[in-house]
Amino acid sequence: MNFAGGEKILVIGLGRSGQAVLEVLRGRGVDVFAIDEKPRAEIAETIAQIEALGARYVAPDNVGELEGLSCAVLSPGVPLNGPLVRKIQTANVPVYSEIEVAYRLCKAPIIAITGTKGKSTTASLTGHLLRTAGKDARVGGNIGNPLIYEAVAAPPESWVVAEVSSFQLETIRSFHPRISVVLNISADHLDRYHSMDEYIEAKYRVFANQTEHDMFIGNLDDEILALLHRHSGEARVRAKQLWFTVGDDSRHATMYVRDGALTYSPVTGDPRPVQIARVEDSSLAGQHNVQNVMAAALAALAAGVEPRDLREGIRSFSPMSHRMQPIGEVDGVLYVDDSKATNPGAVIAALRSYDKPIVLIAGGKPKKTDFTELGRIVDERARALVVIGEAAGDIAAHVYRTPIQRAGSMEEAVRAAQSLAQPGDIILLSPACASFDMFESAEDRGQKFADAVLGSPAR
Ligand code: UMA
Ligand code: ADP
Repeated sequence: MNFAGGEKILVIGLGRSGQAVLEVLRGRGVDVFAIDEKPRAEIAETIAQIEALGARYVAPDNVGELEGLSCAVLSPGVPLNGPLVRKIQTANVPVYSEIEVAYRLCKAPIIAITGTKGKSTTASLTGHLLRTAGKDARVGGNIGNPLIYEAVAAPPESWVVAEVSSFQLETIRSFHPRISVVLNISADHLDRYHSMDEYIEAKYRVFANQTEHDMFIGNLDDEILALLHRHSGEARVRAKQLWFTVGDDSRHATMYVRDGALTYSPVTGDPRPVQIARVEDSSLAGQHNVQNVMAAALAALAAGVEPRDLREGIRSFSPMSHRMQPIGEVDGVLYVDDSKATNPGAVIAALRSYDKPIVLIAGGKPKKTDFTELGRIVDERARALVVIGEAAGDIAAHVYRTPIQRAGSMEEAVRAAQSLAQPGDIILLSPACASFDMFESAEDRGQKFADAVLGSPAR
């Protein structure tokens, strides 16, 4: 399949991913059909746009009538085991994800970054490190900018940094990154996967097609990945393995922290350790961000950046919006927007990153994750907790000692947090849940938090 004229392809889902695939395939002369399960009236504008590009909308009930499809391209939010996809697969039509198509059309090597948390930060930082060192790099994927746009635009000598989610990895076939990164694995998306094992296996598809000519980068500090390192590493990962740790362990890791410096022991050539940067050179707070920086630095080294060229990029990278982003200080209280912390593991990492008392705002749309560990860390580190959204009761039920208030809106949550905080505290929005019960997106949730804080009269 060449994704070219004469082929007939069905795009499933008309969000950002589906629309990008459709646009690129139409540009290549493919006969494109598109389907979306939203009521037709709700997506009338999108349908008009895709028809203007020469694609044809098909109502979900009529999908069985399509004949001669070469393949279907699935949006990541559409579950693979749902009735729509099953109907298409029953007709023997192969179903690929956007990243599979992007890979097949891409002339540049790919660095694929996955993990439960830290993907966007690490992908952006990797792109930044490559560019600071004078290389051409493009970043796309789950981060929001569909990968296929970057894949088709990238010349062979550039690098494409792909943030890939487990959803996107479910339907790859030949997707084969030159460098793969797995940052960490903690409970998330258990409303989509039947078990942690199924979720882990989706993540591990990122290195499934790699060979001994490729590189794999993994986090030795992560419990699940450490098992991969210890027990089945050799058998499962064919690529050359580069591990990192926040500990001082040059025996098992290629990058580690020694005397406060990110230290690299080259795997080939001169094995003497090289100091890449000081930990405090990075403005990203918390141990988890030290891991993100090490992963990005190893990816850049694997892509040919010289060790001496990394420090400047590490220094000049600032936290991304909605990721532990300080948004202002009012009456001695620092407000931090961590709206992108959408699972318990991310909130735990954020809570561990500060040594000041924290009033935490958490809750939202749950994803069948367990809040036991989060509750324990809240009791250990938070001054108070304000819960919002559908998961409010479940989170509160796992917290035993910390004062708790419930709020019905972000405005109310911020006011409640203000009544509980003292000067010198941090009010941290770090929800541990998806946003869709009360907000349009995690970005919208973070914006509403900032509005409630910065719009508030000084107390
Ligand atoms: N739809 C159906 N049937 C369904 C589900 C959805 O028809 O069962 C339709 C919807 O009506 C809608 C479209 O599919 O019109 C939406 O598709 P989508 O949910 O795949 O969303 P996109 O807008 O295409 O965005 C996707 C990613 N979304 C998801 O994985 C859920 C975006 O990641 C990504 O940035 C974007 O492609 C570009 O690559 C977001 C995300 O939440 C940020 N990712 C998850 C996460 O980070 O935890 C994995
Ligand atoms: P992702 O793209 O995987 O969702 P982001 O880089 O957008 O990750 O970070 C989202 C949130 O996850 C951050 O605000 C922080 O709370 C948390 N986080 C970031 N990196 C890590 C990490 N390595 N381990 C655990 N949590 C992390």
